[in-house]
Amino acid sequence: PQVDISSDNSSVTATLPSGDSVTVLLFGATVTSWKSAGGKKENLWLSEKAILDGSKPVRGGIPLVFPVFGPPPSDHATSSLPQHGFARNSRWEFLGKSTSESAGKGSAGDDSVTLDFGLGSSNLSDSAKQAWPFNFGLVYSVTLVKDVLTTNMTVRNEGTKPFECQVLFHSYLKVDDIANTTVSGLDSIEYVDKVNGASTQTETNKAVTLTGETDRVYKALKPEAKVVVKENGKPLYEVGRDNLDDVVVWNPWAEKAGGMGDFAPKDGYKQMICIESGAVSGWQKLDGGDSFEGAQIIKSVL
Ligand code: TA6
Repeated sequence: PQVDISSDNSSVTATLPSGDSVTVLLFGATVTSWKSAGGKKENLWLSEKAILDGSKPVRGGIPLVFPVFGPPPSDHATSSLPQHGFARNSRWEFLGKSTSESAGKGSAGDDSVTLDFGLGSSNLSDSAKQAWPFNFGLVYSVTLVKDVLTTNMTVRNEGTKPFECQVLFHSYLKVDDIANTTVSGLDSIEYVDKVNGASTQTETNKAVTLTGETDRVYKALKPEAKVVVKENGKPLYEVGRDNLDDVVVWNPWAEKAGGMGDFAPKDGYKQMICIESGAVSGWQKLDGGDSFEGAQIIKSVL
């Protein structure tokens, strides 16, 4: 595997001998590109007007949500943080890479590369530190093998004061046409429908279709349950989780997309679906020295 740091030091790209590649912007440790099928298939949607200079979170790819998902509750220690917290809005450190070569020739399928990134209290802006005065450490690992991307977050309480947090991977998956897209693996799961007054519903569809703005937090999926995104009935992505029990399904649709300055093209909502694996329907409480680890595993089906 090959690992290159961009000339302006803003991003890291890893490429497998197969041609599969992943690019991570140090700002927000945001995965901005993941190509499978030998590098021919881009799997993530990235807005043509995504801001990549660090002045605001990236619209697309895999933004990181920590320590709070959504607008922070007013009666919580995270209350004065921005929506989705500071992880996607901070410059992370590139901690290094680890690679494993396949044994012999022709077993390219075994190649693997992991890129590690770190964020701690010392990396935070003064405002963020004041807003959330806890001593923490994050190590974020992005592992690429042929046709599979795994993102793993480890949160550690480096201080003595306990804190509560939420973690989520805000993954923008690329589809050809949302009208031909379905999501399976959610039937009989309870969800909070944030488009309909945050009412709690139970999913009855084996194949969920999106026909308008969709913003649902599916809660407590079975750990081994995979969420499968299909197009024209054919599996496109299989999303597995490790220690993350919730899955958010989001699409802004036309009106909300129209209202986002960094969302382009305006009909781009037809080419994306956010399938977001996280621990967000409650809070992970970490005492001093404790840690929490969660991962998503996305398989791109040829
Ligand atoms: O993950 C769904 C969501 O919480 C939506 O409610 C919407 O706000 C989306 O995230 C995007 O949020 P952002 O702050 O990136 O515009």
